[in-house]
Amino acid sequence: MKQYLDLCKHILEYGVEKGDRTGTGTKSVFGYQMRFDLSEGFPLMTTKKTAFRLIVSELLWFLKGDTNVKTLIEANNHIWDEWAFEKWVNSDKYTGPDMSNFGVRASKDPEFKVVLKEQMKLFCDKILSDESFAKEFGDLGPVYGRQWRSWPTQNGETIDQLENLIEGIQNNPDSRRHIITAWNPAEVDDMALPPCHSFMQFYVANGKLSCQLYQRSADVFLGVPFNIASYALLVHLIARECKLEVGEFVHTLGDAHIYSNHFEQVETQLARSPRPLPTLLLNEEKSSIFDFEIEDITIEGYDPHPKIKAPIAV
Ligand code: UFP
Repeated sequence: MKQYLDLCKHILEYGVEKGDRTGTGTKSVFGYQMRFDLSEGFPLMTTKKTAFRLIVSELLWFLKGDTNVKTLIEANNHIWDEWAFEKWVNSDKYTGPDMSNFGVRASKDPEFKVVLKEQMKLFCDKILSDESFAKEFGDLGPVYGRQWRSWPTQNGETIDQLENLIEGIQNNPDSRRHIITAWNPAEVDDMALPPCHSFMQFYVANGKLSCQLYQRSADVFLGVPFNIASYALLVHLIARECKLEVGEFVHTLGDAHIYSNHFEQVETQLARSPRPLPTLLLNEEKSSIFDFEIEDITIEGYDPHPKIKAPIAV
């Protein structure tokens, strides 16, 4: 995907060095836009192997309105573990070895990394085996699933933004109000991570469905490849339900950054040539976005360059 490689080059060339919450340090630009024509293939990174199954299970988790990592861990998806783990190790009930600032420490200290891995494993096992522990420490707070499917109103009711969106696209396609927002100022402080992909708008023209996303904060090496594929999949699922073709995914980034411990990995990726994009296959028998399960969504013709490992900043 040339658009993505251009973004990486742009940040390396024009980015400013900027400190950040995690203490890792980044090169960052503010405001950047990429466009993906979804009829040209499914935008899953070809210059490094990207785990499509994780993207599918996470998106279905959002769509079901779920906010507990238990469901993800059951699907062997560990992308949100660190955020729940952080809440656990900072709680009064945690009595294990000191885990303060675990993200940065693990990237610098191999011995600590082993201890962290052990604690993470214990945490995940307990989430799976102990229901009340999972309820208390598996929940990430009112993150995406909650805001998309049951945004709380002042009078104690909830708004299903996804259902409203689909109804709007079907009944009034020309509307300029096809919006879902995950940024709920009243609840941001209770979330394990304030929404990064915060605000989306859909658009229908010439029988095609497009989507633009505003992403306030973008970890370009680890996060963005997932975000692109996840929103591309979302457009496909909504288009299927609304009997539309897929149009474009427009990805607008706020603080677009490359962490300083990802520079080498980005260079490795930049030295590779993009390959043909794969094709998304959706189970023909399913039409409603609410009925899709993991096994209904597959990818064909995916022949990426090998995976590139990198530490995540928490
Ligand atoms: N991040 C992404 N995409 C996501 C997600 C997180 O790039 O979907 F959930 C990254 C962006 C940033 C960090 O590096 O996670 C969040 O930190 P902050 O809240 O300080 O912006």
